[in-house]
Amino acid sequence: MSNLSRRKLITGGLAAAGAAGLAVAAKLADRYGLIPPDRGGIYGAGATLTYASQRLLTRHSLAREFPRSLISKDPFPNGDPPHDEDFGRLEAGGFADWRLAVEGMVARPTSFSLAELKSYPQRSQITHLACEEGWSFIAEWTGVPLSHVLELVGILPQAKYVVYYSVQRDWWDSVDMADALHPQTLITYGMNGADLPVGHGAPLRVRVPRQLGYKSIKHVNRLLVTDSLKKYWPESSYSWYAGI
Ligand SMILES: Nc1nc2c(c(=O)[nH]1)N[C@H]1C(S)=C(S)[C@@H](COP(=O)(O)O)O[C@H]1N2
Ligand SMILES: [Mo]
Repeated sequence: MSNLSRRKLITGGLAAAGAAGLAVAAKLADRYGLIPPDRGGIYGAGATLTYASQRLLTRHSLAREFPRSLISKDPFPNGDPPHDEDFGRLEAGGFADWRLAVEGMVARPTSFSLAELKSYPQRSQITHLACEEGWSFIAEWTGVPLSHVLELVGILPQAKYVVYYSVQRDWWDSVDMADALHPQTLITYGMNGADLPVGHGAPLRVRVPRQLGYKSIKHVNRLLVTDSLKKYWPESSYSWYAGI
């Protein structure tokens, strides 16, 4: 079956299932690998339908990119930067000693310096960051595609998710491989033509422009590649999948 007719069949099937009953949708979604992760068992029916239909319809789509003239004048840095001594010392040293550790289901666990990350292929994009609270801004983000870093460390075939951690303990999150390998998902170190300001996540921030702002974690120093999120489920009440 061609991809197109298969997709039509699944999309049609999901739409019909809306009327015929959620059990049918769950079966279809399961069969085609469209069940979002969970602590165990099946996710809420609503979340499953959202995830499954977005994954089918927007699998290859790009977040909108804007012209430079639409960059927001005074973007709002949400929340406080880290206050601890370690962070202060790293900041005073221009983050020259900042490391990004990449571990888990990878062939070559690696710890990257900021300079190393900056030496890799760079991508800049002007995208919208939307907070779940209703405010948003447009900025230019510069960094290395997460896919490039994952290629360097060699993700194992069974890997399904990337968990990313801030030095701020409460702030960590994860994405599936569709978003991790997406060309617009970046490990950013620049914003609006300058170094990323501390308020917006210096020195490294994961930018996931196809999801809400809370998935774009600031001050990131660790990535973990895994095949299950059971042990890595955020305690926040935000929904895991926040596609926009
Ligand atoms: N480490 C860390 N990452 C974070 C946050 C935070 O407080 N700390 N806030 C999140 C939320 S809720 C949003 S909307 C965006 C806000 O991005 P901004 O601070 O650049 O405006 O960052 C996200 N990433
Ligand atoms: Mo947010």
